[in-house]
Amino acid sequence: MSLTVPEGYHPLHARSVPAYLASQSQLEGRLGGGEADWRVQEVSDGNVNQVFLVHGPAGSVCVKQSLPYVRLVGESWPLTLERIHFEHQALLEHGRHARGRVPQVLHHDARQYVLVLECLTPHIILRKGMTAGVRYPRFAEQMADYLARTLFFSSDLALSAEEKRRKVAAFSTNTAMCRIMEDMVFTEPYQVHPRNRWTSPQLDALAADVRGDMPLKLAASRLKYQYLTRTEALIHGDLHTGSIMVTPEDTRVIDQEFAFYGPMAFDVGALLANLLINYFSQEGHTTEAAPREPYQDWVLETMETLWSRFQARFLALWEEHGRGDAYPTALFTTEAERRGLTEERQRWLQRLLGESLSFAGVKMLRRIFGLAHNLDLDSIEDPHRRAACERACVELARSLLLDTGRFHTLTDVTAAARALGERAPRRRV
Ligand code: SR1
Ligand code: MG
Repeated sequence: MSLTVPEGYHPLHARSVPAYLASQSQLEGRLGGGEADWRVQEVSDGNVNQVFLVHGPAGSVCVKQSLPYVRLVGESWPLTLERIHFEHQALLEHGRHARGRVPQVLHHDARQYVLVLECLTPHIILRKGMTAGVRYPRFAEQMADYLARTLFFSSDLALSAEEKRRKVAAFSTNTAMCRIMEDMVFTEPYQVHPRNRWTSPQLDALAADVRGDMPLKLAASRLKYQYLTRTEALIHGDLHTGSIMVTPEDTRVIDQEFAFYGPMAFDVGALLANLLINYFSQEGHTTEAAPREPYQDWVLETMETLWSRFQARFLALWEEHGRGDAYPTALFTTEAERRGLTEERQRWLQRLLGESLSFAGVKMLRRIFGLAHNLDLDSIEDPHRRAACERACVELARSLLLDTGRFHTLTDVTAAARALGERAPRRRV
């Protein structure tokens, strides 16, 4: 793939953003004043796109633009521009299902591959807050609701077959972004690949073990098959803690450029994986003066609440709005049939939990052995300390992938995490 771009497309720079916004008259009122009064702050924090915050006397906006390459790597890794359109479509659809949980879209420019979004303030990236040990009391309940609503309402449980197939088709060409996940999540960590990196030399032997672990590679490939084939719901597609912005009162989901119709468990698993990574990373941030054990307890409690609220919310939505083509209501009319359907729903959620935990396993491994790592672990300066946290993470990830029958409830997972955390060598500073 080359870097050729459509005629008329211009990448924005901090200098050119005010003039661009001034040409969009509907945005002027939001910022107040004129072009000369607007302060531009580049905040490109994710791996893929460029992002600017623009502050005017009356308010702020967020400007996001696709570049013809992966921002983290540069022009040597070309990437199609269309991702911003999928992000736009997903923001609209998820915004309809989970009102208030995604930023409001103010403007979409199909020619410049730009989205102008509500500027979330005073929100910060959840991963940054969690790395600093900040608690978010409403996060679990709000994310449970977001996940239940976005996944349920875009699935065959809520939609007619015709509508669902139309929607699947509309997202089916987000192929460049799916390719990134196919390679980086399910393939590269299990092979020698120039993009891979890990804490070296501490984890050299472990990385080689992973590459030589046949059952692990089969488990990852089974999940890749699900990712490739299962068009279950409109998923966010990259639901880690860097794709969530928070305040103690509010939770918003951002960065929908990887959205497509895929397995629900990919989203649920991504979130659980990133919470587990944060849990294990806390051992690397703890000090005598500010021990992180109480925070670790909060992370695990948050995971348990997230799953139990998600399950309850999803079941309630199914009961109330289950008018899609799957499980036709006409088949379940007697009391015994309705009871049977209720039991089937419980089994369905149990299956989703099992699959989510498996996806969590691959999501944890990729953040330790692949290209894109997490601040939670990467900000631990001492490589020995970091490697100890990463080892514990890898051990749980392996169990989630290979010993799935051991985990019937989320509490089984948090207990395993706690046991591993307690076994890891403690170093205080
Ligand atoms: C090229 S780096 C891409 C990675 O960062 C994103 O957050 C996704 O997780 C993706 O795999
Ligand atoms: Mg992102």
